[in-house]
Amino acid sequence: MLSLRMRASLGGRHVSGAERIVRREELDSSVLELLHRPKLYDSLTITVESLKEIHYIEKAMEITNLELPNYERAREEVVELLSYKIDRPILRKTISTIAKGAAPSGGNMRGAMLVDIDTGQRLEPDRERGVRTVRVDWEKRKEVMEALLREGYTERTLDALALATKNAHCGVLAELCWSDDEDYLTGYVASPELGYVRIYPLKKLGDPFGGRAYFIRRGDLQRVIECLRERAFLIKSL
Ligand code: PML
Repeated sequence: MLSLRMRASLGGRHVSGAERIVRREELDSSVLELLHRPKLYDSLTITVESLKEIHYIEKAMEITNLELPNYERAREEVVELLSYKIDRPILRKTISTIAKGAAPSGGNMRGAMLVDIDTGQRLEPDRERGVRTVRVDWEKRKEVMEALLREGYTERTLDALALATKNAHCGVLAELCWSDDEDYLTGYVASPELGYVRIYPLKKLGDPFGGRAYFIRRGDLQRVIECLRERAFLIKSL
């Protein structure tokens, strides 16, 4: 199996990224698909790596949906949902860090921040870049995508659900995410106990800030980072 990763930038700014895990016979068509994905870029890189070992996950997290009247109420709902395992002040602090741009430079982080579930301290070694979950895909990506689109979900759901499912298998105890895309207001919380809970709206239309926070145990830090970056997972079904 091969891991394919594409990233594109425009004027030095990241504009698009995607990842696939495919069989050799799917390589050509997958490279073309990734090549045509970003509309506008001045630099695009596709990395192909062969994977020695693949881990299979039988089933993705269960999806549920919540709709709240506004983003303030939705963020309070995040606190309530996760308060069964994380202290409320830690959750509120994490929400406000994502909301104002979690990178020290004041922007969004490309990867996730890692938050100590017991103290709320940030643990990621590089606060500008964070930690990215890579090497995860659906065994039958097209089939799963069609099923999700039929139910009114989006390709972002497809990718975010795969990431959240892998994260839980790597020891992430809970996760919070909303997009940095100004028009995409649905975010989610995920945990092994709650599954993948989509929440609308987690931000205001036109708000450029977003990101991911992974809550972990401090003692698991190295093992979790290694798993998120290195272990390859294919998810078998929804
Ligand atoms: C969903 O639609 O299920 C939520 C997806 C969040 C995506 C975050 C992102 O793409 O930045």
